Amino acid sequence: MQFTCYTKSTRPFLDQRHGTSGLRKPVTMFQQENYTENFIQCILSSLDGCLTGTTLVLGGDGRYYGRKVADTVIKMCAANGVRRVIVGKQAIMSTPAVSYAIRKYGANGGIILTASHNAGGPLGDFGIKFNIANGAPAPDHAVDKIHDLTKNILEYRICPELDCDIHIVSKKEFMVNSRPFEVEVIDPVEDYVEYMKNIFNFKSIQTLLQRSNGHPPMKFMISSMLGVTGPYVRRIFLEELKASPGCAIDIHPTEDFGGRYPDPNMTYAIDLIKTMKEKESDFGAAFDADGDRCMTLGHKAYFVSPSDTLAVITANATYIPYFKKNAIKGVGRSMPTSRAVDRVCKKKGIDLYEVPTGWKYFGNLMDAGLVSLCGEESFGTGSDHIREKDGIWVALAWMSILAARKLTVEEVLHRHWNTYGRNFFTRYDYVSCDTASCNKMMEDLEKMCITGSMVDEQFSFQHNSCTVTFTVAEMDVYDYEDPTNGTVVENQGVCILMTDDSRIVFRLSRTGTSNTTVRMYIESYESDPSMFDRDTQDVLKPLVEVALKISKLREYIGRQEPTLIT
Ligand code: G16
Repeated sequence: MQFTCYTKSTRPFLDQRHGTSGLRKPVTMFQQENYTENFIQCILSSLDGCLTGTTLVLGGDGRYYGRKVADTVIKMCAANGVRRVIVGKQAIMSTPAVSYAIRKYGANGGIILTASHNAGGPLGDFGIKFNIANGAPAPDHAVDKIHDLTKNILEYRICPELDCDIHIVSKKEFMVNSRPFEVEVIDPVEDYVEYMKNIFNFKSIQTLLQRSNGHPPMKFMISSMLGVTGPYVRRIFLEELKASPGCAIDIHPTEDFGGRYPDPNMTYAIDLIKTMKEKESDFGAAFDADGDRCMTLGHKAYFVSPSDTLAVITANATYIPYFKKNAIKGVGRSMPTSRAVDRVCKKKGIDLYEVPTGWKYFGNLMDAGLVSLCGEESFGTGSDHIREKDGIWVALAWMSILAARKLTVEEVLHRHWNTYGRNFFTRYDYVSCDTASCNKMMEDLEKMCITGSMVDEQFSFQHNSCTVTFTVAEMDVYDYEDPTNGTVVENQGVCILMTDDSRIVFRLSRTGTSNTTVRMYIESYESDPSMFDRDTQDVLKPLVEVALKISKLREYIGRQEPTLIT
């Protein structure tokens, strides 16, 4: 059957700039006439204006409005001359699985319908991520190109009559303006599971889950937080690794994530934490809506800092078959991520790269063979098996280490700290603050960096009956130069380094959808083993006070307490 394409008039929307990863806005904004179509057209137009013969992958986290937008994406791909769209059944495919599918099928890119860990439902957020041909999130030059197009768009192309059922695995051919157009609906889980089986030793993990010879099986608990990883968890952990169904909770993707934030942290993964405590589980993992983040927990929900996860996986990489075959080339971390991994790299002679917040900055480094393992404090860790962070991969990596070393999470961490010392780390989020006040606070911090007015300043506090003193050693605005192509990204946060190597970082989040979120990152190093079990918040309290004093955050944004502490 022949389908006809139409060109429709539109007008630009001036707020369609990608944030840290993709365009995220309230659903109601995407529902404005032509808003979604404009952005999709600009993504398609950014692909060098020539789409003949191209293949795109389409996935998403199953959130509200995703099915409607998936239908629009297919209709617009058809009208723009795309040759083939590979879409996950019901437009559901996790972000890491999309990254893998792009690479496996040699696609020219992928569109992921997700606002990640942001709330869903009609009153929640929607989002569109765009990944390029290497499977990585669109880098800055691609983002800029799309943004420029959004400012000038006057028309978009669509094939409104082309209705494609994406509920069953199938391959459909259409003729659109006398050109062939194919939609291949794939099982979103199959390829990814096969790939994980090549990366990890499933047999060894299975042994961990079914230990005998006097060893009880490791009790674990996983939560998909009602996001996209549900089908992946069912297939990998319940079917392949034969764990009991009671080990997995919230594994049915829902459009509104049960009205909760699908954000794996100690505040929102509350059901997992409660269940782990009740069942005295030894290992836990929670994933965000699109499956690229993972929070890892030990016995009775003992919190593992994502920065430590990166350091531990680096130190124990040889227990993971993938890294046994391909030795680690280098490690990357985002600037605010704690420097725990730096200590491992130093000791093992591994190159360490620091990039701005955003997984997109790791893509070039991986392609250039400079890094093969990367991580961020925001619960993202992954390797060069794909070009995205990968939640399920993190859980399997931890399980591989536990299986090989026959230790608990806490034992692995303690042995790690005994070797490298412990970097205590916390992040304070002040969500949805007045944008002008946040900008002013950052401007003033930047001025301090330029003038050096804070250097040598001392701050003393009484803490646990002792006087604690910090002296500012350096204060810098973080700029980054990509070592693969010399591209410079400026102004990615303010770092304040103390003479004892403690560090404070301020930056503004770019994933929120209302006003501005300030992120304050606090880190200090401890080498005395008798101090490793201290409470992180207690350890870092004086440094938090220094951060608040230097930034005058309370005065600027009028908040006494953060919205969230991680
Ligand atoms: C995205 C990026 C991450 C980043 C995170 C938080 O993750 O891919 O690299 O760390 O946002 O960014 P921000 O601090 O600007 O809010 P995701 O999982 O939300 O796509």
